[in-house]
Amino acid sequence: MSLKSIANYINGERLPPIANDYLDTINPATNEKITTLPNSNKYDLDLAINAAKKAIPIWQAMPMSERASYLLAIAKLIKKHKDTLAELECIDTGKPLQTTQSVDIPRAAENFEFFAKCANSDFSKVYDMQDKGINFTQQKSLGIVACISPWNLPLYLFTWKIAPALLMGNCVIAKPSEVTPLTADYLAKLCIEADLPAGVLNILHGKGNKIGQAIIEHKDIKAISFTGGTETGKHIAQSAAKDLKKVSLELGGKNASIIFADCDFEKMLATTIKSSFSNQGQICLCTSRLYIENSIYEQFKNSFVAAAADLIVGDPYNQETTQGAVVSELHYNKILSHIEQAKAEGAVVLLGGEVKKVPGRCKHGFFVKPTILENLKTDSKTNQTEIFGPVVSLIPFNSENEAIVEANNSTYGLCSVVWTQDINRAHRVSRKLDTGIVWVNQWMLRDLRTPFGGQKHSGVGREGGKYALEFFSETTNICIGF
Ligand code: TXE
Repeated sequence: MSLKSIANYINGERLPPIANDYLDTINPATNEKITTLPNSNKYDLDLAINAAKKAIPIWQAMPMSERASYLLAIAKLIKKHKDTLAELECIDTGKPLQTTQSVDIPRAAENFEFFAKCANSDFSKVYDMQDKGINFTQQKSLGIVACISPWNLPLYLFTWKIAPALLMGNCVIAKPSEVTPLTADYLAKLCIEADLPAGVLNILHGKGNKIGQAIIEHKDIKAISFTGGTETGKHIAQSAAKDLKKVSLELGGKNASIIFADCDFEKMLATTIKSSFSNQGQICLCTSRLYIENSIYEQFKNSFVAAAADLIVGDPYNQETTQGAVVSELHYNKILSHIEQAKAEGAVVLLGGEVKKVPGRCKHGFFVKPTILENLKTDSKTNQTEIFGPVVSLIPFNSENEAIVEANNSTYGLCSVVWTQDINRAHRVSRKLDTGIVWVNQWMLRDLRTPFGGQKHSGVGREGGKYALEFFSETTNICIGF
């Protein structure tokens, strides 16, 4: 696929960067350049802010149902162009085409559809003071908001933020990751086709420390919704504090799965393979610390290693491939250095622990074999650091209490998974886990209405359903005295 350069999307038009400065985007499965993207600066941001300011009165005055109809139009176009979008996401991320076809792109359309339906929500609350008066609440848009997203699920996470922000009447400055800009650029084309009013959504491409930094510092931006690394999240929180901007931060994870001997072994095994290695382990929800009850440790270890060895690492275009490339050379080197560190800490490598050479067109690509480690304590560096790759660590435990203490021994607190057939234990354990999400006998079962986000260094705030709608709006209480 040969592609023209990516453009910014400002005031309803696709525009080149003012400084004519460009970056390359690389296909990590082949290590070949795909195209170039704007390395935008604060002057591009000024154009976008001015466009958003002009658009605010029109967009805010529009009935919510009408704004929702634009979301539905965009969802329809994503579905119509799903094959192109799936291919763009595949070449930009290195993940298997069958994953972008079945997960990334359908979910991007679903995000717009889901939030369009939220237009029917019961937003206003009433607090009746009987003979004295009545209170009712009103949700108003914030004005201009920023949506900054990462590279692991590019269009999926980009639209997860943009859709609720637009529904609530905000104008948006959105920045996709510079590592994976292709589908955000295509979304701009679809917004033009959907006749989205100019300036309502503006997409700026470029580096985090340049255009990203300019966005988070801009005085006219009232809220920042961010998904990405914990260090970047902390930096954004500090910067936003100066102007008391609202922040929603969805950051890293080092998620534990607790596997009790009484679990449904076959279901647990198949799901744990997915929770460990889906998207090459590059999902904030992936489980990378597996705690296994001692009595089934050997059985689990042998079955898990055998099942992971059956995963097919290869060309993302092949339909049988389950594991594609990791997202970039930089990230590939980071994962490999974590594996070396694990070995230095005394890890026993049960599977993988090295690169995978994929012949043919992918011979220069960045592939890492699914890697299973044991013999590392919970407080080892490997088990405390987010690797964000196909690397998991097995740790045996003897008692329920020990498993809870070990699982909670992390600076992160995004999600955890509990495997048991004992309903009392399921309740007991899940209430004691310090994570924003607990799955029992499941992983990644998502209802978009539920609160999504983490505790501790995994973030601040919740996305999803009414939580996102509240984040992207201001509440006014109107009290009428009699
Ligand atoms: O993320 P960054 P990176 C984790 C994972 C990964 C690490 C770093 O461990 O190895 O984070 O990944 C923009 N002001 N996750 O470096 O830098 C940036 O351009 C404003 C977990 O790719 O946090 C991009 O659009 N924006 C994660 C976005 O922030 C800035 C998913 C994320 O980039 C900025 C991805 C700044 N100063 C990585 N600096 C998850 N939670 O799912 C960067 N950005």
